[in-house]
Amino acid sequence: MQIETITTTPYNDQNPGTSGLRKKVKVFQQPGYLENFVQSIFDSLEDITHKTLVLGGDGRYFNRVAIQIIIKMAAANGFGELIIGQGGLLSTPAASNIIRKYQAFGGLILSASHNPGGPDEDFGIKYNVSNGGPASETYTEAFYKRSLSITEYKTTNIQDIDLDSIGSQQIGNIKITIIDPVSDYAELMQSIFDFKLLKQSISSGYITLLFDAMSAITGPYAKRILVDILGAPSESVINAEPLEDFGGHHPDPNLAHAHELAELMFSDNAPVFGAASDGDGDRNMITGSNIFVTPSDSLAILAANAHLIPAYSKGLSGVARSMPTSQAVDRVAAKYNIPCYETPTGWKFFGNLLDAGKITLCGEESFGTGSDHVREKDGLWAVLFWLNLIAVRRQPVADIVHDHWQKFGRDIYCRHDYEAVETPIANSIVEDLRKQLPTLPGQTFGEYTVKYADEFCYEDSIDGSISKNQGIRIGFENGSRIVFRLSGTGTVGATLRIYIERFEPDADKHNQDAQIALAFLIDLAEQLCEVKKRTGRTEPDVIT
Ligand code: VG1
Ligand code: CO
Repeated sequence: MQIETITTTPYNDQNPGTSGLRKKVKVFQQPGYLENFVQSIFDSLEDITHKTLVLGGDGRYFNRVAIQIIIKMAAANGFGELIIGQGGLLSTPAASNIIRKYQAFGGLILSASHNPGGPDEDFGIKYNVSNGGPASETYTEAFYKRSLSITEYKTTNIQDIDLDSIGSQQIGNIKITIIDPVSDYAELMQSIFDFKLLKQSISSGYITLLFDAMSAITGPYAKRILVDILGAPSESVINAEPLEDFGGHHPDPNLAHAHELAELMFSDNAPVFGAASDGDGDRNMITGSNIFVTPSDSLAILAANAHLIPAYSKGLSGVARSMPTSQAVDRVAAKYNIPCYETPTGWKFFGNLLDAGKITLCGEESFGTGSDHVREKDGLWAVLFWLNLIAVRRQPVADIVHDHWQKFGRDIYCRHDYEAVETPIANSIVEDLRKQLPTLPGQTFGEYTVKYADEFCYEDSIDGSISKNQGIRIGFENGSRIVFRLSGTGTVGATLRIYIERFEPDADKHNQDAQIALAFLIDLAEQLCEVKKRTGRTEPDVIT
């Protein structure tokens, strides 16, 4: 094995966002682009000599090419072992589990998550540390800084590795192991949930289900767990083959993109339970016959019922939610007298709290829920959690949700996304909102009096790090909120997200459409930010 040092010139746009570096495939295909970023990561880490690196991705276009490039670079940079998912595949939660289980030094996960794939679409890369979770901002800032001054990267002249044959081989100083991407994960799930009960509930026909893998990574995981192990009919998993372009769709689990599932779930033939996951398998959408469960409600319901699940039967040490996620889970924490933390958007902020044992469950409004079993959000875990709940409570999804609202009240919630807004317009919207903040407290709009208006700044209670500018929040005396923030995962222009919530304690008013129930606040949000006026748009691109 001969190590080659290649001269390169820096790119100035390799600043990781909410979840790794995401760009168009064409950007990643520029000479040295991927190599520069990977070398910048390797250069920024502590000593990597003889260490183990986990490698896998969601199977999107460019995955296999990127993996071969990274194998050669990892070998040249002195890693001792690479653990790679067969076919170059690993879901994000499975990669997190592999890093933890095999005590790897870290992992590179290749994915742009719910963004579309294909030659003209998106690719992404993210580094996870030894706890299995996304690298903190301290690391990602170091990667970016290094990428601005990089002058060379290291690679080797070894042949491409056969990614499809399971087994180990030694090449020079590096051992390369190809593993089954699913089996460790399936084992982990069996250690958390009551698989015996789930099997009975499925075979007896009490639970019927449909899982939409959206032609992305969760297909093989769902087939193995739901069909092979739990005995669900094979038609229960649709779009199960991971495709490089996700069949031309957005692998984004919401009612707009998982429309095949959505149509069935709101028809007379709906199964008891329906769910979907995203490109890299960390998100989940939960539905039941004729009901969609918002991710914020799902988090609260999981927290309120966790004691019914074997792994959480002793209760939760605490819970956390990202700042724009609704306050539904806060009510559960208050009732159970456990701590509830509010973190910035992005899973990396939960890592320290999970490692310190301060929280057991956490989640985000963006279809992400997870626990201390890994350090990523986990789509299929959430699906199994819900199935386990339905099996124990012997109640349909709608009843579980309505019972929850009855007990805790309903946090009516929605998010409006304006995608691919011209960056200067998006920046001016945020600037102008910022300017209004000091004048808002005390002002009254209809029934809503502003209690506070600020920009969310987070201080990590474990390592003391501070993250500023994490979203603009306007909170009202009655607990309602409007939150504005710019996305950190898009690849075209800027995406403005507007998050709106209002608490409804009255059970007679729980069955309202969120858009109608929140109409006043939705209008007020427009009055404050003028996104429609400034972009000439009439509606958001996506409503969740
Ligand atoms: C979005 C979500 C955020 C999530 C992130 C990564 O980020 O809002 O909650 O953690 O995606 O999820 P942003 O910055 O675009 O709002 V995934 O499944 O794309 O890795
Ligand atoms: Co994802």
